[in-house]
Amino acid sequence: MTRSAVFSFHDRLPDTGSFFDDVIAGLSLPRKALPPKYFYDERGCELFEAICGTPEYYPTRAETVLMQERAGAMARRLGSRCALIEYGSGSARKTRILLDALAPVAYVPIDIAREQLKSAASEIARDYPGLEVAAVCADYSRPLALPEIDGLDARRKIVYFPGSTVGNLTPAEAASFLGNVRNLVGPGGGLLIGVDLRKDAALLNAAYNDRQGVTAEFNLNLLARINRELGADFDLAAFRHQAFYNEPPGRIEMHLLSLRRQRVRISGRAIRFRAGETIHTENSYKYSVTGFQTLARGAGFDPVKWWTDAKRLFAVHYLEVQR
Ligand code: AVJ
Repeated sequence: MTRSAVFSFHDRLPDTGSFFDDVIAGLSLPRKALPPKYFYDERGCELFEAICGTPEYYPTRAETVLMQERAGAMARRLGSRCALIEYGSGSARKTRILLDALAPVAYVPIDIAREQLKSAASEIARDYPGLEVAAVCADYSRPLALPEIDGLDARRKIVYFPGSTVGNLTPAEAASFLGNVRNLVGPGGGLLIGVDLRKDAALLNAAYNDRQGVTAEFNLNLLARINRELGADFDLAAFRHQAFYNEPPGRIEMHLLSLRRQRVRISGRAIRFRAGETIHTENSYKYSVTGFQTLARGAGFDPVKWWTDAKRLFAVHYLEVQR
């Protein structure tokens, strides 16, 4: 007898109206900015996967090797029969390494990219018989309610947040986000989180300026998406990808630089650009081990253990809710 996959899908994504509102609000700021969560339409997910394969973008490879080497030790810390909740599950390739070692009771992947979530989560349900998989399509930058599934009842809740996506938030935003995670997992809960380490600026600058131009295309796809979904008329040739390491705050900044003075229309609205003006599209903060531990303590977590790769490029931290 074959056991059928236990799989449910919960759609909690707001409609395209909030995309429009966020775009207009961001482009009306004195320093124009757009939220990086909007990178991930279907083309954006494809391009992000391609970035992970470029020779320059080291984080995904470093974290994957780290998981391959240390998943056993991580699983012992997390304990068996927990419920695993993942933020920004994406292709969930690193998750499979953890699932193999951990064998949790339930797996709740949460992601903003609907189609990628559907396929990655249903394939996990198929490949891990007996694992209850409840996928939630949602914007986890706001507090969210978990789906009501058996596997979450009375289980120790662990949030897995790989990929250094926490780096998209400012330290202040990250502290409040970690506070939400602490409330979600509750007393006895834990957080396993991947965080890119501070390092030489040359290596960081190369990682966000790959020679094939995949990162540039990923950045520009945000404007293409606004054209497609909001009926705008951005001329992609009139903007250029810009990424640089801003050393004092310890962050990569990505921008889209307007190459000329221009006016863009977004369903009836006009947005003006000066030549040389930029749209700030992403921050990617890098943390030392102690820098991240201090941030986590301030948000109600105790650092328990951390792991790094041989080249010390990337760190995975395990934290528990303070008692
Ligand atoms: C997926 C947010 C972790 O910040 O490195 C990769 C996104 N942007 N190249 C990162 C990204 C440009 C990535 N995160």
